[in-house]
Parts: sequence; structure tokens; C-alpha cells
Amino acid sequence: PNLATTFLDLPLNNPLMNASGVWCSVGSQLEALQESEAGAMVTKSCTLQPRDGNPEPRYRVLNGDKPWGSINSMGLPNEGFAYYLRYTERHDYESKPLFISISGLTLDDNLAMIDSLKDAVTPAILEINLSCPNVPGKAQLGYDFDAMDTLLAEVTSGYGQRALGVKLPPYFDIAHFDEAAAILNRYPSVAFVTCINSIGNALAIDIDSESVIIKPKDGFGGLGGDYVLPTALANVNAFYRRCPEKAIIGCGGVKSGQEAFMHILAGATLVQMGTALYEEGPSIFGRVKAELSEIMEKKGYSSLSQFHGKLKTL
Ligand code: RRO
Repeated sequence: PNLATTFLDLPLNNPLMNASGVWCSVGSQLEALQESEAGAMVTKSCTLQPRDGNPEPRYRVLNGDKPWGSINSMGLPNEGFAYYLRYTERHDYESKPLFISISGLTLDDNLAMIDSLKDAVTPAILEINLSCPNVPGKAQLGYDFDAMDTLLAEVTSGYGQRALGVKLPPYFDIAHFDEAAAILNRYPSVAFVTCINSIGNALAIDIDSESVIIKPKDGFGGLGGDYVLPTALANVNAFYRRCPEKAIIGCGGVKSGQEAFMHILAGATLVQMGTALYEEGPSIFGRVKAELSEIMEKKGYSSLSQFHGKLKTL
């Protein structure tokens, strides 16, 4: 089977990539992703200025067994926009497309970063994170529809109507899918949506110590891994159905070829891995690629387009 695909007219060897935040904070990690079998890659969400993030421990894996996942409250630690902008200037675009994720603490910060990107000559693709759940005192923009609408108006115009995408939080109500999609559809230059960020503000408890397991925010943090797969698939499919002009990037609960296949069936053009990449490292891309290939082979599919978005209903 052929795993090749295209995204915004760019060719990719395969649809797999990292989720922003995982294995993409510093140069050595970005270089490892570039060397890996990932079909594309994205940088850690950044702010205008570098940030240390929240106190540690701030990431923990949940269960070695099943179900399996992670909780994090990193708090947007990053090297600052200029650092990632410099990476965009040395990335090998022949090997794979690069996304740059920004998560400004204010609208003005986002506009300042967008302004620099607009003038940059690199072909990095802009993803705006509207869903960081872990900065104390900052609400997730994706849950404030008026603020999201205002931000999209400003950033799409600030970016000169160049194609960009947004990383959304998970939604849990049909009315919210409808409302979020209606807003996104008012902005044709929002060419893709990435669903989903972690399920915000979960609480994991260790029964032996009778304690929370991460330090920030009294233990509250974003949930990833197996726990979020059905929520991620619902969001991918909800936006795939409602935003026919946009591409969907699926993220949530992918750790093998099976979940990657499900995301593509639900409508994802590209598929990201977060928790599983964190635990396994960049060699995961070769494994999941081979597993996806094997599933396609068994089902008699020779290309992704033969099943992309073709989820059946009863
Ligand atoms: O850095 C984080 O705490 C973080 C971010 Br910006 C995000 O978008 N999603 C997440 O789970 N953690």
C-alpha cells in the first residue's frame, strides 16, 4: 500500500506526525523528528518570550497497562518564538513539511508573531493553538466563542489571508460543534483544524499515597492517551462533516496503526501522536507506519484516499 498523501498541496511520504508539545521543544528533538520516519512535524507551541513553564513534576504517564494515558500541566515551557523561527530557516523542507505552533498569551502577542512569520521566507505552516489548558489564569480560547471569533478575524487579516490552521480543544456537545464550525467556516484562510488538544483539567490520583501526581494546579492537568481516543474521533468526524472546505488533523489516543486508521476513516488527513511518542520516542513512526500499511493490505486498500472520511453509520 501507498501511504503517501498531500496537505495544502504539499507532498508527504505518510500521514503521521508528532503532536505539538511532544519531542519538539529544542533543536536536538526537532532534528530527531526530521531524521525520523514522520511524514511531517510541528514545533512546540511558543510564546513571544521564552517561558520556564510550571513546577515539576508536571507530566506523568498513567498506568503502564490498560487503559493507558498521560496527564500534563507543562504550562507552555518553550524557548520563545525567535528560537522556533530560526529552526524554520534551517529545516529540510524536501524531507517533510514543517508546522510552527504559536500560543501567544495575548492577542497582541499572537499578532506580533504572525507579523514576523508573514515576512519570513520559510514555507512553514502556521498552527495557532487555541486550547492550552495549563497556564494558570488563562482560559482556553476555544471555549470562548466570541473571543475565538475576534481572534480569527484579527489573525486571518494579520496573516494576509495566507492559509493557516487552528488547534482546538475537545468539544462535548453537538451545539458546540455547530457553533465552533460555523465560526471557523466564516474564515476561508483557516485551511485546517487540528482536533484535539488534551482533555483539560483532569485529575489523576495515586491511591497508595492518597495524593495527586503532578504538582501544578493542585494536580489538575490535560489528559491524553487511550482515555481520549473516542473523544478525539468524535471531534475529528464532527469537524470533517461540518467543514468540507478544510482539512482535519487528528490527534488523540493514537499509539498503533489501528487508531491511525480510525482517525483517517473519521476524516483526518494527517494523524498526530503525543503521549505514545513521549513514551516510545521517534522510532514510533516507523512502527505505526508499518502497522497502518499492514491493516490496509489486509483490507485491500492501496491508498489512503480509498478510506479517508469513509466512516459508515448504521
Ligand atoms: O504546555 C502545556 O502545558 C500544554 C499545551 Br501549550 C497544550 O496546548 N496542551 C497541553 O496538553 N499542554
